[in-house]
Order: sequence, then C-alpha cells, then structure tokens
Amino acid sequence: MRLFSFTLASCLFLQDVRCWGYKDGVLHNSIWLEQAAGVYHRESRKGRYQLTYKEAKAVCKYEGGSLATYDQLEAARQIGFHVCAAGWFDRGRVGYPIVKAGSNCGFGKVGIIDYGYRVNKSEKWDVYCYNPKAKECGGVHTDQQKLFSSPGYPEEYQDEQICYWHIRVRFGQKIHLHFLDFDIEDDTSCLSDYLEIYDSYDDVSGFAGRYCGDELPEDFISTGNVMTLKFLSDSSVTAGGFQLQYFTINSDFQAINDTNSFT
Ligand SMILES: *[C@@H]1O[C@H](CO)[C@@H](O)[C@H](O)[C@H]1NC(C)=O
Ligand SMILES: *[C@@H]1O[C@H](CO)[C@@H](O)[C@H](O)[C@H]1NC(C)=O
Ligand SMILES: [Ca+2]
Repeated sequence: MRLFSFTLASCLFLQDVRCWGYKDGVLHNSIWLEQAAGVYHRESRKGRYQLTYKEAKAVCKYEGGSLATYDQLEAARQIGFHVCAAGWFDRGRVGYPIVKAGSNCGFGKVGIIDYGYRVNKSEKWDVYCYNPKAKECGGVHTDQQKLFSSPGYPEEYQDEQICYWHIRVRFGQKIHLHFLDFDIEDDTSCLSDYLEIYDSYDDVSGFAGRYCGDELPEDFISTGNVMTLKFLSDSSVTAGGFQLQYFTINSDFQAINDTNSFT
C-alpha cells in the first residue's frame, strides 16, 4: 500500500477558511471519492488514513448512511468498484475492494482484501459507507483530459449540493481548465452557491478563486499535477450549472524551473 503524506493545515489554524461540517470534533466533509451500488469510499479531509472507527461511523451516519457491510462492498466490487485504500466497514472490519490485480495494490489478488476485525478501534483508516440514496456528484479524475459538469447538467443543479472533484494527472504535468458553460446563482460575494478552484489536493490550501454568476471564468492552469474543484449550493435558488473540461500540459521543463512560469 502506498501512503500519501500531505502537509495540510487544519481548519483550526485557518480562521479565514469556513470550516463547513466541523462538528463534534469530526470533520464531516471528508472527501467524496469513488462510489458504486450505494457504496462509497471516503477519506478524511485531513488526508488518507485519518479516521478512527468511531469517526468513520460518524462520517457515514452524518450523511444518512451507515458503514457498508462486507456483502455490500462485494456487490459494489462486482460492478467495478475498485479502490486502492483500506477503509473501515461494518463491525470494525477493515479492507478494500480490488477488481483488477496489480502488483502495487492488493498483493496481486482480486476480491475484498480483508484486514479482518480490528482489535484496536483507534487505528486510522478511510471508510466505506453505504447509502443508496446518496447524491452523486464529484469524483476523482485521472484521465489526460475530461469533460465534466455540475450534477444533473444540462438540467439545473439542485439545492444543498456539495461536490468535490479531484484532478490528479501524472507527476510533471499541469492541468489546464477551460469553462464551456457557466451559470451559478449570482450574488456579489458568491456566498450562496459557488464553484471554487484550489490549486492543491484539498480545499484548505491553494485557494485560487470562487465563482458564481453567468460569466465564464477564465482558463486556469495548475501549479502542480493536482487540483480540486468544490461546488456548493445552498437551500434555495438554483441555476443552469456549469460544464468544463481540462486537459494536461506536459511541463517537466517548467516544473523544474518554477511555479511562476504561467501567469
Ligand atoms: C491503537 O492504535 C493507535 C493508532 O494507530 C495507537 O496509537 C495505539 O497505540 C494503539 N493501541 C494499542 C493498544 O495498540
Ligand atoms: C528555466 O527556464 C529558462 C527559460 O525560461 C531556461 O533557459 C532554463 O534552462 C530553465 N532551467 C532549467 C533548470 O530547466
Ligand atoms: Ca442557491
């Protein structure tokens, strides 16, 4: 297993960042990742492997779901749910679903890679939740280029959406975002609904802009090979939504040089 180490500042140290979802000592707005058949994988906003069993349960419950059972995880796996990250599931068990055997994930095996029932519930992992009614928005994009849009597009988006898209391309590449359509409830400071761009893995650091209204935002090029987009809508007034695409720029040259090559 590959462990990612992120140097992330916590909400507590960033007074200016609105800490949506921080409640009872748990960050509930952990990041929404892959999902299938009502089962989805979440990691804490603090990064990978940061949730105790208790916190993992709270994350699922907060969203109206529960920890996935082994059978639910297996059902999702059978329709292609493949995640290379161990998470808590029902009754304090830890594991992850592997569809395609690979040498760097799942020990070359296919199936639920099962770490068994953990005696120590303070161990920190990700989590697998089950909620068949969960909203579907956001995700992780690792393709070289991709077109994506607000939930339900070209229909209007709905109230109370929160979506995170993570774009991760190859090391040394940059991400070039280009907007094709844009219409988000307008207000002067974009407090109601907005799309935010972060030039980073999460929505704590690397803030690059918040957008609403119906003017197309300008193209944006990342500094590194990751980017996060966050879309949030409040409880009233929706709009047409947005559609955008990204493509990758091979920038080994610039990457060695510095971050200010693009303005
Ligand atoms: C349980 O796991 C936590 C987190 O990994 C660790 O700090 C703690 O020492 C463990 N407790 C025992 C009894 O092994
Ligand atoms: C940095 O960029 C300049 C041109 O902008 C180039 O001449 C130089 O060779 C680059 N340095 C490296 C280490 O790539
Ligand atoms: Ca709204």
